[in-house]
Amino acid sequence: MAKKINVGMVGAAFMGKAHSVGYRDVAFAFPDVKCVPVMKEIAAITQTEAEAARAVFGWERASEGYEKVVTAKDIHLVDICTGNNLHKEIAVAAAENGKHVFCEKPMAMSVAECKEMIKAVEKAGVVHMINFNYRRVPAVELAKQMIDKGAIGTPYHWRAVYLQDWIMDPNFPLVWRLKKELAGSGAHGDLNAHIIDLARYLLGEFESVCGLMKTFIKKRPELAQTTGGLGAKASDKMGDVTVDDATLFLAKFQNGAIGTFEATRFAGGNRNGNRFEINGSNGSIRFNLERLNELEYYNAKDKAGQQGWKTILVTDAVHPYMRGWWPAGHIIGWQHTFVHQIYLLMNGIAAKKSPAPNFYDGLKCQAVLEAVEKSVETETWVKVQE
Ligand code: SOE
Repeated sequence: MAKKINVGMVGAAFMGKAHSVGYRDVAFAFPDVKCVPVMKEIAAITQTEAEAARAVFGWERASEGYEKVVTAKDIHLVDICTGNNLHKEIAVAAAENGKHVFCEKPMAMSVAECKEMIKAVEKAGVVHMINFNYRRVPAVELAKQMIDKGAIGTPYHWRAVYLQDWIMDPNFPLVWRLKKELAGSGAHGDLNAHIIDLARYLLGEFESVCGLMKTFIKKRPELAQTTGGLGAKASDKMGDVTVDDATLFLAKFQNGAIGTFEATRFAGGNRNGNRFEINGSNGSIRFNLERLNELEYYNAKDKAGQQGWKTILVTDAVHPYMRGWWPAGHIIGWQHTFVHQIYLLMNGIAAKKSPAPNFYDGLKCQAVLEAVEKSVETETWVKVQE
């Protein structure tokens, strides 16, 4: 029988809910999973919030603050779904108490913090993973398999956007994602982090970057109350926006490819538009999260006169992770990426090996984020280094 892994989660908001789905459904979808998570304890800023999440998400216990979760004798894995400013502190405390660590992205507030986290997990010998969940979209995994088998040949171009519009109303309040001291950065760390990770996964390592950042709305009402998901109510008091609303950058990759990245929360009409296109010597691949079950492929080797994009519906049992779900054509969604991440995490814990994307990937992503920020400050190209 598969070993049971008691999970303690810190953070009971949007991401806490998404991760809870992962723990709840992993053994249901993948009975072959090597360790089975037990949803032991959920922690939040207040006991009332934690208790409410416990009851709805299906956890056994609830507690206030993160201390109980990281020290509880019966917890094996600590899952961090808090604001970015707490990632390092909780991860280090969890590792020092011998817990495996699963952490939301971006890994931390700086490269220096990532290094401290790595030191702690290495010293403790625990398994670690970062939740870059878009790697786990079956269509993205299929893109990875096809690229590795040469479907696009030598990559020339990476072109990615992550477009949202949930803060375009100037009266939308200052939630934690809009405060530098809590988030580190705005659209950059929140959204570019995802497409940087996808670029590293699909194409390879970065060489240098040149960036541009913009904050369109500089003052907003302070937060009165969060209302679930990304929703929030404004108070009467005004405060400063201290992060970027949009960050764009150019990149050179070590393999000679070049790339463009655009992350914005001001792309009206785009709710969660995470898209990329890669062009290579033999063909091109493109993906759009809002059509998550599809992957588009152009094969430059097709006969003249018969060339064009084809759309692959990535729902067959042979496609990555789809054996866990429904018959072909019965599509899946965003939440399933969390189930797939947790499947790999549980198998990693069983094998005592940190599955990718792990803290080393988190650090590499952070190094790119930081290089872009430096480039914006200095108005020059900056080499990516850890
Ligand atoms: C908000 O921008 C957000 O929830 C991000 O924080 C997530 O990482 C992304 O997957 C969806 O949008």
